[in-house]
Amino acid sequence: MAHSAASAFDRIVLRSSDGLDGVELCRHGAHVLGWHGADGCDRLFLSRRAEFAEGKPIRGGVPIVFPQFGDGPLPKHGLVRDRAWTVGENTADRAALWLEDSAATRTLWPHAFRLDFTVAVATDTLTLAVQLENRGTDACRFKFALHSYFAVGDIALVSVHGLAGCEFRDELASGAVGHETREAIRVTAEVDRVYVNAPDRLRIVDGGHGREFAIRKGNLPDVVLWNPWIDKSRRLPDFMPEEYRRMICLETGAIAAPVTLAPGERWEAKTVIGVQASAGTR
Ligand code: TA6
Repeated sequence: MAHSAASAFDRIVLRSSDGLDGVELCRHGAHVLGWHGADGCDRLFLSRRAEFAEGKPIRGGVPIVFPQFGDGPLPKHGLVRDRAWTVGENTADRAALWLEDSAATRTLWPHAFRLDFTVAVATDTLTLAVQLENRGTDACRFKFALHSYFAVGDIALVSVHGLAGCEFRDELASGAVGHETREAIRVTAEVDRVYVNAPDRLRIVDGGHGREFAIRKGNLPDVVLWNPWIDKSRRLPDFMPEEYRRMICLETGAIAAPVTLAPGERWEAKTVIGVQASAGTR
């Protein structure tokens, strides 16, 4: 069933086969906006000040970052999170969207490409998969991330597990290299770290909602842990000052080292997010 979402901001709704899980997305940025289960409790964070405007990224959900991560010669976090994608063939529980290069993108990034993104929902599981094809005659180098914003009951009751032993680059200290020693990472200040070659299985304990997220990544070596905390939250125009307490970004990507793709080559990656009730250790 193809969706005729006229406006790039029209909501496309997916339902798991048992009808319990719902996902909302839109063509703008192929942006997953929301995901909830039978209890209606959001699993992804979307700012109440999120802007839905052409040329602007949406604050929350799962922004797609490509071909640049962070600041650089291109717009921050790249070219695709603020453009209208095309909806391909879909079913009730799966949406396929794609974006190709254009004259506008080529002026910024001189490569011909096609990016395919699929979203699939099952009971308590969200699967995000991406495929990039280099349609040019030259190799291209890119970085990529799924910039996932998780909704949490209270950041004070959150812990992140699976990064112990990882090297990280602290973006708040000009990329200074550190080594994570904590099995349970708690957020008590602004954090913006790129964990390099992180394990493919990670966990977020959301004590405020009595649940935990299991994140499983494929062909995405790195993980970003980000929370803007108090001061940065106040500087973000599309973010409420107190919203730092109700979100945490755990992003999966190829960030520390760019990926090189030869002409005609394809690159694939995915992230699967599960959620379950948990009185887990914080
Ligand atoms: O993923 C972390 C990060 O790079 C932070 O530095 C912060 O800027 C965040 O992304 C959000 O970036 P955005 O451009 O969406 O405001």
